[in-house]
Amino acid sequence: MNSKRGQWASNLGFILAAAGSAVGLGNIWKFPGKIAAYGGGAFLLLYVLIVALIGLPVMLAELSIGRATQKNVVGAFHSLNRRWTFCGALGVITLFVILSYYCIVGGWVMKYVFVYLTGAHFPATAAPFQDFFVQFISAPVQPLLWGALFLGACIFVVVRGVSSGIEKFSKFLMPCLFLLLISIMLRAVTLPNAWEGVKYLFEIRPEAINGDTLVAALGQAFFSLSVGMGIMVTYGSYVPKKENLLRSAVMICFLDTLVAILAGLAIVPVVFATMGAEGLGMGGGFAFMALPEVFAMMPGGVLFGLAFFLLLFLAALTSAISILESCTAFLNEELHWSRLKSTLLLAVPMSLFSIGYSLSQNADRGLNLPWLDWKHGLQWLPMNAVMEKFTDNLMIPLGALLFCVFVGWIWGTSKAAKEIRGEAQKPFKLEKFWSFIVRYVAPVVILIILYFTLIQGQG
Ligand code: LEU
Repeated sequence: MNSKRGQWASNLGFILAAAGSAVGLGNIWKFPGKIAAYGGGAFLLLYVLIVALIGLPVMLAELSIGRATQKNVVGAFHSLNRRWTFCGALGVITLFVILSYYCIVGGWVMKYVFVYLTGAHFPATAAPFQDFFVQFISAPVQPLLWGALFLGACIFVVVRGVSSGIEKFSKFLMPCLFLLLISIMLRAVTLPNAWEGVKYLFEIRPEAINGDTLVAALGQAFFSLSVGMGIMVTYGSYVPKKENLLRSAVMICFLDTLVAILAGLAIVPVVFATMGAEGLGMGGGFAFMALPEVFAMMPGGVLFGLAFFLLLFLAALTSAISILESCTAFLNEELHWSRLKSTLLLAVPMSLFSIGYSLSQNADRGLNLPWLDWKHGLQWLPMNAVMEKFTDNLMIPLGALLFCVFVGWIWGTSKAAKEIRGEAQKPFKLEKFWSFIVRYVAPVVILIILYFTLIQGQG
């Protein structure tokens, strides 16, 4: 075993770092928009079931590969079965593409923090907020500079290594994130009319449960839990051999879901309180367009706005760090580049994708790329849409499928289960059930999502 390799100094540090990876733009930016678009409580119910029944088992499978091999995602597959090295390589490709756009969106968040901090907050009418956002993201240079700054912050943490960089920062940032989120949520649910929003979040209308909701909930769960791309292999590889992985994975999934629900509670009631049910139509635009408008109408709104974007920034940062770390570990261990050299050399090709993503926010300037699905045939879509579809609809589900097939059928769930148990060595609760899910249920369910997205052209 490589003795110079980093390790988490404590199990709590590992849980917070992995929860930091899971809790990200997916929870606070995407999740409330999805709940709104897919009918409230029904989506929430499906989501929670999927996290528990599919997400958690897949996360355990990934963590076990990492911990067994103590290697980066490519090295891990290579050492367990050379022919499956490609599976690790696919993970790195997915991570590379995600990071290139995650940094741009992270940069948008930093810009908003800056706007609130400098007191240059926005005017109080609806249209200017939307104009502000649209003009900012479609500008040619500014979003790139903010994106570069965001990436710089990630590099700053990652070059410091596992325990003195990522773990130390996560242990400080994650409690801050919880405090901020809870205070925002308490403010939100006590606004007049907020109750309607709370009801919308939890009321289950059975007609809202259908194939579309299922596909959306599954895609959201994988993205949000950071599974299907090798992050959990990498983070699992830094866990000392004695630890039991089951408890940690349950905790990570629990924290991630808790934050998603709290974020829903912090955002949806606010939208209801100020704009009524029509406000829900803004979907993904909530965070950047609807919320500043809402903050401007509330007493103390500037502070509230600052707190919200700071929260989003912390969440995005700890997730982006995990993506960068997973790529860096690969370059560092396989090519023997230093951490600094790895992160900097990664940033060069990545910036081409980031530039393409950012420029294509503006229809006049943007690049188009081909996208193929069975139902619509070949389409030319803006580069940003293709990058998101490529990762969310294709690579992440494919990665999760391959990880399950590998653990379930190639490496074997009995070896993986032994790894999950850690020092304890007695079978963990539901071990057989876990094995059944990884071998049969998860692959079938993932194939269904791939069918809907690639053949039916959904999403
Ligand atoms: N889990 C993260 C999120 O919810 C994303 C992942 C790709 C690091 O934003």
